[in-house]
Amino acid sequence: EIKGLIFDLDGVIVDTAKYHFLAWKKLAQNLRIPFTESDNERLKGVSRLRSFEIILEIGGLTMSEEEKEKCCTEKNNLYLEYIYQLKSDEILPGVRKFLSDAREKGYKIALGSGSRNAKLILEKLEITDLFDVIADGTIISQAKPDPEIFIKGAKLLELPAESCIVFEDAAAGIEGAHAAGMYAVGIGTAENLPKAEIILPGLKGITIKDIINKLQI
Ligand code: B16
Ligand code: MG
Repeated sequence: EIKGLIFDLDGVIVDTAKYHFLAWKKLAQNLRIPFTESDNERLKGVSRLRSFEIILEIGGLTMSEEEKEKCCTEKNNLYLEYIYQLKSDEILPGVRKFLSDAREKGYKIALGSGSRNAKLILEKLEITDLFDVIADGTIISQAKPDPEIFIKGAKLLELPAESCIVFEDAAAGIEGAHAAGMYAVGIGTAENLPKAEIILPGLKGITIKDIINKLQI
């Protein structure tokens, strides 16, 4: 029986990918690395450091670990300038309703985001109180596709993996959910997320009941 729902943040609850892109683009420009929106697709669900390593690969550059760390901090400062401006109406369509409906029905809700800025983003969207627990980038040592974030989320919810459904927009996240032994609902397209049990373009007009029915569990 499903009792817990674990939500990715970027791409499921809010479109922060565009802000990540703007911040990475500024950093890449400083390093004279060409960086496009289609390159940015490769960074979805990927950790900050790994994202930067992909950008360095695109530019054919190498750096010491220390320099990489410095650039990642610089990128995060650029990113935070956008996040400080984030408005509560930037929450993706249907998300607030989906979450409050699921809570009313007794489901436990966790965040399962690789972002170290997750708590700030939830505050900005004014939805912190819709979550029972928060598993974010500050409590993990392995980024998705590693299942660590989802395993920790379920642990915080005090639920076994098989009682949880993960909502994810990144292939790495779907992979992580499955490795954790959980169901995965993909937010996106079948093309991008072929392994998800269910694929939805978004949560607008959807209820948890629809999802449970579709999963036939
Ligand atoms: P930060 P998610 C991920 O969040 C993003 O999809 C990814 O693009 C980002 O690099 C990663 O968080 C780390 O975020 O730099 O804010 O710590 O999709 O797991 O919610
Ligand atoms: Mg995501």
